[in-house]
Amino acid sequence: MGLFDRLRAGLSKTAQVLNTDVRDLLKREGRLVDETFLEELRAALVRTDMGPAAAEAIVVDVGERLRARVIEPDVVIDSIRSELLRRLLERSAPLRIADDGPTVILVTGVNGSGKTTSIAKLAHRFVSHGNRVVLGAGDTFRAAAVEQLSMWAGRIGAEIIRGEPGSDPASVAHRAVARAVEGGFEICIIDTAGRLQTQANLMQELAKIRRVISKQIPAAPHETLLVIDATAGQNALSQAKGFKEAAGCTGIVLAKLDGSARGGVIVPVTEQFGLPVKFVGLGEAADDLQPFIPEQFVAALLEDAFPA
Ligand SMILES: Nc1nc2c(ncn2[C@@H]2O[C@H](COP(=O)(O)OP(=O)(O)OP(=O)(O)O)[C@@H](O)[C@H]2O)c(=O)[nH]1
Ligand SMILES: [Mg+2]
Repeated sequence: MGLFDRLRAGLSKTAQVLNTDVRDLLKREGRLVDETFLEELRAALVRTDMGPAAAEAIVVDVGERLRARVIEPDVVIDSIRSELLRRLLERSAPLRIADDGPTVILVTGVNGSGKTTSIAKLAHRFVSHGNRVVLGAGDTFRAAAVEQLSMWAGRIGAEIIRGEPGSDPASVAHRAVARAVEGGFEICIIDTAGRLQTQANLMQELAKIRRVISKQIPAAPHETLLVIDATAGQNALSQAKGFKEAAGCTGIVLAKLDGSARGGVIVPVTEQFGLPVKFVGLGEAADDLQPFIPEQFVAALLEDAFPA
C-alpha cells in the first residue's frame, strides 16, 4: 500500500461514519434543510471522532448556506472539508529547530504508545537528511528498552547514550545533551519510560528532565513530543491534557495510524489543547514516519467517505 492509502486506512472509522450516516442523510433527494436535518447531521458528525466543536461548526455553516433549500451534498461535503482543514491548519507548525547548536527533542507518552519506534524513525529521517543524531536512552526503567533503542541506533547510524538500569533518567538526558553539544551533533532525541498522565510522581520526573535539559541549553527542549497511539480513540484527549499540563508537551506524533481507523480524534486533540500533530506513524519500519500534512489528512478522510 502506498502512503496515501495507508493514511486512508487509518482514518477508515471516521470515514465510515461519514460514508454511511452522513451519506444517507445527503441522499434524500429533494429534502429541505431544516432543523430536523441539521440535528441529524450533527448527531452523525458527533459519532465520528472529530469532536462536538467541529460538528457544531459544520452544522452552523450548512445551516447558513442551505436553510430552507434542498440538500446539496457538495455544499455539505465542502463544509466538512473546510471546517476540518481550518481547524488543523490553525494549529499546524513544523518541528522547531534550534537556531544554532543541537536541537533537543524529548519524547513522552503512555506505555506502549510507540515512543521508542517513533524516535528511531525520526532519527532515521534526520540521518538521511545528513544530520548527525545522538539518542538518549532515558527509559532506564526496563533494561529491554535500552537494548531496543541501541539496536535501532546501530541500524540507522545514530550514536546512543545509555544509563544503568534503574538510574536517573534526568542524568541520561543530561549526558545525551552534553554529548550533542561537545560533539557538534545537530539533533539529540531523548526517550522516556511510558507513564500514565495520572501518575503524578512520574509526570514530575518529566518536568525534572526538562529542567535539567534547559539548564544546559536555555531554549531546549525545543520540542517535547507526545506520542499518541491512534487506536486510543477518545482516550487521546485525556493523554493530551495530562501531558501538556504536566510535561509541557508541544506537539504530537500520531503513531500506529496504519492499524487504527480512529485517527479522526486528532481534530479535537489539536483544537482543545493547541497541540499540533508533527508526524504520523504508518508502520513499524524505519521509514514509516511522515510529516503531518493537514491537506493530505483531510483529503484521505473525505476521499474514503465520499468517493467521487
Ligand atoms: N503498525 C505500527 N506499529 C507501530 C507503530 N509505531 C510503533 N509500533 C509498534 O508498537 C509497539 C510498541 O512500540 P514502542 O516504540 O516500543 O512503544 P513505546 O511507547 O516505546 O513503549 P514503552 O517504552 O514500553 O512505553 C512495537 O511493537 C512497535 O513496533 C506504527 O506506526 N505502526
Ligand atoms: Mg519505549
